[in-house]
Amino acid sequence: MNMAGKTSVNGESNGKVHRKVGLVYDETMCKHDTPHGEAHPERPDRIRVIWENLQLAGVTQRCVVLGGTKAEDAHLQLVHTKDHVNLVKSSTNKKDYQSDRIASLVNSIYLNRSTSEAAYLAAGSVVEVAEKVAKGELDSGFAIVRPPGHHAEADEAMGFCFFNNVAVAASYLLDERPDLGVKKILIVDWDVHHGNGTQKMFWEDPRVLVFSVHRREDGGFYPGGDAGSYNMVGEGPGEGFNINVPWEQGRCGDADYLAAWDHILIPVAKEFNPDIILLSAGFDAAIGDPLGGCRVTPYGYSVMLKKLMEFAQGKIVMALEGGYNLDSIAKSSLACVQVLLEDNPIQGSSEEIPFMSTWRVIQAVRKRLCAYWPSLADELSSKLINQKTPTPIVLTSNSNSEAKDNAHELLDQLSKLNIETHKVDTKVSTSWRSDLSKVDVWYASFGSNMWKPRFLCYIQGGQVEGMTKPCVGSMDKSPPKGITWGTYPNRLFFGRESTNVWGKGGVAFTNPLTNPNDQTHMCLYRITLEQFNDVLFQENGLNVDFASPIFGLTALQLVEKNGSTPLEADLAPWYGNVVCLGREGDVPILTMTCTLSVIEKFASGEVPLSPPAKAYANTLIRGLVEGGIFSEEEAEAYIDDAASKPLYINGASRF
Ligand code: Q9C
Ligand code: ZN
Repeated sequence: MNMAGKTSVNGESNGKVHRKVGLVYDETMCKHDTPHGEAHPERPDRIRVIWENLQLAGVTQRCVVLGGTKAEDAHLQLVHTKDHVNLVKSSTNKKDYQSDRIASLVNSIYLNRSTSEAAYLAAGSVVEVAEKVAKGELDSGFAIVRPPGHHAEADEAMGFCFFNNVAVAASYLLDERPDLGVKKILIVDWDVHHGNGTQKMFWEDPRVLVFSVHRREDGGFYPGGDAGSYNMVGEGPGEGFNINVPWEQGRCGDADYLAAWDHILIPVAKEFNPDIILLSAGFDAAIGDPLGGCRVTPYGYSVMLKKLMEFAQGKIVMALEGGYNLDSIAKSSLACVQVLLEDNPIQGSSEEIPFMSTWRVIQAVRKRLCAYWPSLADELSSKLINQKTPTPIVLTSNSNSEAKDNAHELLDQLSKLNIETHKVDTKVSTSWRSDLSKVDVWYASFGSNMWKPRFLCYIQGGQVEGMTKPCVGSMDKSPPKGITWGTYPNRLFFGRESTNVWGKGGVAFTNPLTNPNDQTHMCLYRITLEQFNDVLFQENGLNVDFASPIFGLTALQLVEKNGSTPLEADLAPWYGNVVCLGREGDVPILTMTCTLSVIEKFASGEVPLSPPAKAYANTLIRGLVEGGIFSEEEAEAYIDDAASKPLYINGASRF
């Protein structure tokens, strides 16, 4: 169903002239989903809640609403290889999207039969809005699209992205529409992750200035590696036209982002003087985002956007990228659309000041880039860097009294949001780690964590043989206080087809239901409940700097009482069930596996059982052998047996 099929042009309402803002929303893009309905943060509701919240706030009637448009292959091929376009296209074929051929090519990606259609719509819709803005039919626009795009590379889908929507639109304007007169494009990427795909696509292109601010943590944060470093400035004719602002840590908020704006992006934008701005608008740096860990408020986004409106006569095309807290993305999107709609002054203040590390990063970026952008050459004053109180943010533009009224309304709304989110944040973020660091648990591992060096990656960070990438480790890096082994009457099995960390092959699960005929050998590590949470975060592919624990004291009480407790499914789609296997003295023994409903899907074949790949199996074998449980042959036989037996649902008692 296409809820937004009609175009309505409302340049005016209540006698006030508004800027003409385009919005694309097409329900068809909600059909891209996990193949078996597994929970995933990049989920259909993301764009639904944004759209519904815009409707609720009454802003959609004041915009030009467009339905989605599918991209043309020729336009996709401006930045993607023909093979890649064909691969995404062919994924509509059911056999194909489940096939190893595609699965082996992917990196943080899932596909179903509607993926291709959604990906074509996402890219095509950004192209459409960009074209209309470039033509002057619209002043600005927001393409509320998914799947996102900025991680997608010429020949690779990754990070939930298939086609690089923004890059396709930029190339379309430059290469296919010289008639529109767009010669210089500024791409601003404020998604919390580095826009690796976009960077590569315009690496040598001086017509496109790519600016990405992202959490990097020395390469430990997705997509990782060196690509997001501030040393990556572009090459050849494109040298100096790629700017990365890589945060050293999570938790960055309005003050940090605005400092990057004021001291890097805005001065450079003045010099570059773009004809149009394409905004890779992920909202996963928003406060409350489960993946990002940062804390930008809707107000912060609105100020960042407002500052960009001073360029290119306000010709801004926003395209949704990431953003996984439904509430945060809905509020942030609304704040942005309100900025696009009304060219009004906004006033406000942030109660925070930038981190020291923020100034360090900003200074490093300025130094690296000042040869290309003279406005970055001056030293920042030490007064600024050592400030102890926030600088009030005051934005001015040509205002009249009516505009001021609107501004007050907007400000009112935004500051309410701001206060609300701040309160939530201080309530949850301050003490959970210290509280949970005082409680010990035994973490019982039955998979690769049985090999101690591999488990220690979750505590101390790093990677061992066979892993495709490093873990960040726990915030508390102290080693386990004890190690022991136990055998439990649960069925070990291997399922799912591939993982981020091990690549192809199934990984270990254990049935939370017990059966006296089953045996799972487990290595137990005595760690704090804080560290246990960090293991859970990492097992589920999340950051460790959540504002709240995924398994707190209440959950611990519950699991001791009931035997198991499911975690929030959106956050923990894989190991989303904590099971209490008993106690050792007064310390509970906990393991993590899938939920019973996923067990049913494994048993029915809806979610596949798959044997482990060699590297993964070897890690388990090493654990069992070095732990003195089995000889190498016995360990191999134990794993082969678990990998080859069918999984039945037993009626035995649940813990
Ligand atoms: N342990 C966007 O926000 N995370 N993509 C993988 C693996 C992938 C985010 C974590 C995050 C991709 C568009
Ligand atoms: Zn992101």
